[in-house]
Amino acid sequence: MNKKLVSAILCGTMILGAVSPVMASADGKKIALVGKSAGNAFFEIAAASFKETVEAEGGTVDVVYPETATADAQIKVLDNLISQQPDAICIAANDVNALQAKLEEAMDAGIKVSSFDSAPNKDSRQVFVNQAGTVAVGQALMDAVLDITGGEGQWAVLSATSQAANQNAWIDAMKTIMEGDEKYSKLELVEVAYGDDEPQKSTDQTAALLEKYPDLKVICAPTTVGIAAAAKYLQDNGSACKLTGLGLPSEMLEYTGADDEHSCPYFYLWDMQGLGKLSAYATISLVNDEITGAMDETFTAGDLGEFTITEADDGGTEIVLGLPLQFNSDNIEEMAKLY
Ligand code: RAM
Repeated sequence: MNKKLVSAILCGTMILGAVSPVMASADGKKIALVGKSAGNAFFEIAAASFKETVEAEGGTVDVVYPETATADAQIKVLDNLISQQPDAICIAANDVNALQAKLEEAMDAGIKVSSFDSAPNKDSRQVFVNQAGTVAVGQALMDAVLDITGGEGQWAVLSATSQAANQNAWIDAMKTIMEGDEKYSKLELVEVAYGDDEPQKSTDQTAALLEKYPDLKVICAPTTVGIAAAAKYLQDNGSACKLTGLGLPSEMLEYTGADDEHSCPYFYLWDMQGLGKLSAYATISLVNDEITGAMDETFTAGDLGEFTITEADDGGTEIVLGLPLQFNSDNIEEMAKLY
């Protein structure tokens, strides 16, 4: 290209840039964010960051929680939302398959559907924001169980609800990893118990596990509600059974340490503010038709940078935020200030 042409194009671009109005990317858009259940700090933290991100881009967010952590209660929420016709719904699913008809109805009505944290099946969503790859979470947890048991003995899972899409995916990943490598062969998974993401039920289930299995070495709770309840119970009772799983540093501060005084040597989670932010940008990009949720599409998530849509384990698509992060006595105090 000759120099005159280049400077003419540059000049034109600059003039256009100067006169075109500066629009935030979510101007006037209405987005609904649906969590798994009310009263769970995990969703409150993610929702705050989601809301802040969308509002900074000029849109509004309605954060809605179902009455219980069930698919039926989420279907009621979705019915109500569909009648309000928001631009998008971003949901953490309480069941893999049970929301399909409702979410398809939403998409048929022109509402964009994204999901975060807990994915409904591939036909129920356009894209899933996965906080840390499903296998990566399963691997981190399985290796923690191996390490904390000392390589052998009984362990149990304390999960959320029996239908929870994300917990079940992590538990399946753990089982596959455990069965696929000789180094886990001396570990015995005795039970998967369900505390339904309710503190009292999670405490009761912890007590029941200890009673049933006096030699239990480790409980792995891949739920922030379950791990916090189990941490308190084990520590208050001076139990020899240790704990790991997925938790919020702010809720695990007093229980984390590699000594006898603490019930949890270390546990994992991910960047919670990043999860809210990435989910917000993915949803805004769907609303603006910058992405459709197809594999290999890319978009920019503000200061988090550029992300590429990849294939998820269930055959749908996902956007992975990053790797699971470990919290232990070295970093828990700092991280507890953040989430
Ligand atoms: C609970 C919820 C949530 C899960 C975290 C780890 O807060 O079940 O879905 O991602 O734990």
